Amino acid sequence: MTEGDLSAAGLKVGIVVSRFNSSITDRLLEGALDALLRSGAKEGDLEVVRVPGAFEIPLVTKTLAETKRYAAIVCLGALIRGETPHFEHLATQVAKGIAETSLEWGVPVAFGVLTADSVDQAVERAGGKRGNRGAEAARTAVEMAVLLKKLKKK
Ligand code: INI
Repeated sequence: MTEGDLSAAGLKVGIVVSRFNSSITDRLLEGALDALLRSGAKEGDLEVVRVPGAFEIPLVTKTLAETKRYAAIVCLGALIRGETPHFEHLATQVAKGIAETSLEWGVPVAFGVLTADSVDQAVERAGGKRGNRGAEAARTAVEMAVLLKKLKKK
């Protein structure tokens, strides 16, 4: 049996975070950074890149993946249904772009983009009563980075 673990020591991690709905995405970022540092990552190994909105996340994720510098990339954003008539379209494109980048470049990319019906629902998932999706995405990124390293060494 092979599986990853949550030791981020020595891992370089890229974090792409959108500014749209920044009161939410700032909390996702806080959660992600906290989880990474608690897992042993060094601050200098974490590269935070801010983009205007969730739609811009895939391109920047791909640009980071292409450098081959990062063991994993964490994507953070907040799409809120009530605020955009093209919510479904945006959510689909962002998820698709992120997944494609991960497969194309063989880099674990964690999806920490909230898709919520309301601001309240997003707040609950950004450090509220339903946890912090940014922290969860960061832990997934670490586990997957460690897992891929192990699989490649076999
Ligand atoms: N971007 C988000 O990250 N969340 C949203 O809820 C949102 N809404 O509501 O429209 C949003 N729109 C901006 C979009 O991501 C792009 O930045 C914009 O279309 C320019 O490409």
